[in-house]
Amino acid sequence: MKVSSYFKTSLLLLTLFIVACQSDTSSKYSAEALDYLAITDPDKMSSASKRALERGYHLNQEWYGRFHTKKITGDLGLEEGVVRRDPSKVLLIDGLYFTWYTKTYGEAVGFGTGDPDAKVFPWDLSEIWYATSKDGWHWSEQGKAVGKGNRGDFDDRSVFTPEVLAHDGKFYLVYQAIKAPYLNRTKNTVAMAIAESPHGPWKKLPEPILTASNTGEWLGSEDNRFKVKSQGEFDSHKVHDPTLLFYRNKFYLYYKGERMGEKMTSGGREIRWGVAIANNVEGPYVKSEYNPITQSGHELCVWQYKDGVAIISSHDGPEKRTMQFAKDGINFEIKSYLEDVPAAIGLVESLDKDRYPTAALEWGLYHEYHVPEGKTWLSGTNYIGRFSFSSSYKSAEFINKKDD
Ligand code: AAL
Repeated sequence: MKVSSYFKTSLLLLTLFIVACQSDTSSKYSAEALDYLAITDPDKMSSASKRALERGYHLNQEWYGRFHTKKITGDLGLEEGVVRRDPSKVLLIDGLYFTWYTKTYGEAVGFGTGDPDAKVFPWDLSEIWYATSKDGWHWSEQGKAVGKGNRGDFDDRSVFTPEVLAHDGKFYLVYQAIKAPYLNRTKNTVAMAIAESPHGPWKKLPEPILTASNTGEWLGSEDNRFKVKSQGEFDSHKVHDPTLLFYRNKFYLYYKGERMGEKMTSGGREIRWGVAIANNVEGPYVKSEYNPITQSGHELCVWQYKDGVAIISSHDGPEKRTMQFAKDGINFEIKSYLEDVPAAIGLVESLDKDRYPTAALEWGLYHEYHVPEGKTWLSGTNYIGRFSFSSSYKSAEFINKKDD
């Protein structure tokens, strides 16, 4: 008798527990959300429907849209034998737009040729140049902004992938630097140069402001980046695509990390972003304890939206082609899923970014690959183009604005 009442009580408790669990998922969401996602019976939800609710597929349509790309005129378009890529943000100064970019000449041949001077990547042996435009369509190259260092310096092989910050009347370029020799296992650094005018002259800081983390251990001495005893942190091999934001009275240096012994994920290459924060613009930049702050992405696209930070996670990893937002600049949530993201977006700093979530993307620059028949992405070239973004956000303000 005792055994059977114990059994009954247990059964009742178990049933109550199951009912509570079931109604927990549905009761967390409004009838409106269930209706939006066409979920008719909240007690019989498929995994896809639960995921849609949890990830908020019914929300955030104001973060969705499509990119369009267009050719520009002047010096930054396609030029055989010249690589122009990775345009920085566009600054509007006294009615003139400015951008900085990687410039190199000739074809790259990859690693392992035995010739230490052979160009290994399209961004190898490069310098940072700049161009100006009155209308953002026709660009005129102005000259070199930052060159390579002297032999033996940390930047004696290549300086490239610049990003710019205008702050308190000065201009700060942050960029990648390579010290020769450029091998598969070479680690790179991030450097800074400062100027009082966008036309320069640029003064380099004597030391890099960011380095790859000193963790991870190579296996053997062969120049093979995939052979490791341990991988180390997310940025144990490379620190790429630095992007500097003045945010909450500090300097946030967002960057892409690559890891020794790189592996694959369900979204392709394991590529993640980190942030290093400084009280003073020249540093020291301290890597956040929360790094990595993304589990995907490639070239950086970062802007302040209202009190938070928005990003586009571009080409690598499970969350590639998503727009994300973090109220604190660190803890990012996916807001929308994109079809296609132009490579190496350079945002226009002067746009009024707070008008709506994607107002920062009204137009900007990016780079294209030009790979003629018989060439590869290594031996082909890059040139700069212009993108626009049609938001699905139907505010009167947006509808009144014509798309480029
Ligand atoms: C780009 C960027 C960085 C890399 C190389 C040039 O897509 O991620 O800049 O170093 O490729």
